[in-house]
This record gives sequence, structure tokens and C-alpha cells, in this order.
Amino acid sequence: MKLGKRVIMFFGFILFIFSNVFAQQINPQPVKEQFKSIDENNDKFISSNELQAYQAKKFNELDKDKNGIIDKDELKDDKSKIFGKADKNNDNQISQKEAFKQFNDYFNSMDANGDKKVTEDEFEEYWPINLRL
Ligand SMILES: [Ca+2]
Ligand SMILES: [Ca+2]
Ligand SMILES: [Ca+2]
Repeated sequence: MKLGKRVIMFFGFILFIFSNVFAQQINPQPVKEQFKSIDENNDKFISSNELQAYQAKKFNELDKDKNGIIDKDELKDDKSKIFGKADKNNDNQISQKEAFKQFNDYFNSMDANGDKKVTEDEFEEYWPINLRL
């Protein structure tokens, strides 16, 4: 009986370690931190403008040669794959227009009740599942 308990505890421990590692892989940056970094004026809502400002910042980071386009090589550095879905015309490049449109879609999808504000709850529900930041 004692051994049985130990085995269960052992496996419980292993499971605990694995679930932690797994959680970190899916979500390296806590969602709350992410929310705060996007909510620039700290009013606990993400506005469409704030999300686009975030998009522009990320776009600039990825666009190494500053030609206003994220090409296939630059896109590899997008670990979060946040721009991955933006390439609607499938030319392996993300234009600023495509990026803008994609984040507009993100915003509308997150804004569940359509009040043009994204709360932390709405954000938490959508962002980690769909965007693995
Ligand atoms: Ca805000
Ligand atoms: Ca570029
Ligand atoms: Ca494209």
C-alpha cells in the first residue's frame, strides 16, 4: 500500500513538472502582462488604437530591413505567429495593410460584446488560445 502511494505521488510530481513546462511553452509571457503592455493608458480596456499601436511596434521589430513589408525570412522571427495569419494573398509577405487588417480582425473577434473595448476577460479568453504569445 505504501509503495502504491509513493508511486502515485511520484507520477503526480512528474505530471506537475510536465504541466508547468507545457504551460510555459504555450504561454511564455503571462496573459496579464501582455494585456498591460498593450493597454497603454492603463484604463483596463484595450482599444482598437492601442491594439494597432502594438501591431505597429511588433511590425517594426520584425521588419528588419525597414522596407514596410515582413517577408518570409523576417516572419520566422515571429515566434508568436501573430502575423502568420495576416498573409491573405499568400505571397509570403505581410504588408502593413495586411497587418492592420489582421489586427482589426483580432480586435473584433476579441471584443465579444461589441462595445469597441476589450476587457481583460475578453482578452484572456481569446488571446492565449488563438495567438500563443
Ligand atoms: Ca486602454
Ligand atoms: Ca522587410
Ligand atoms: Ca501578403
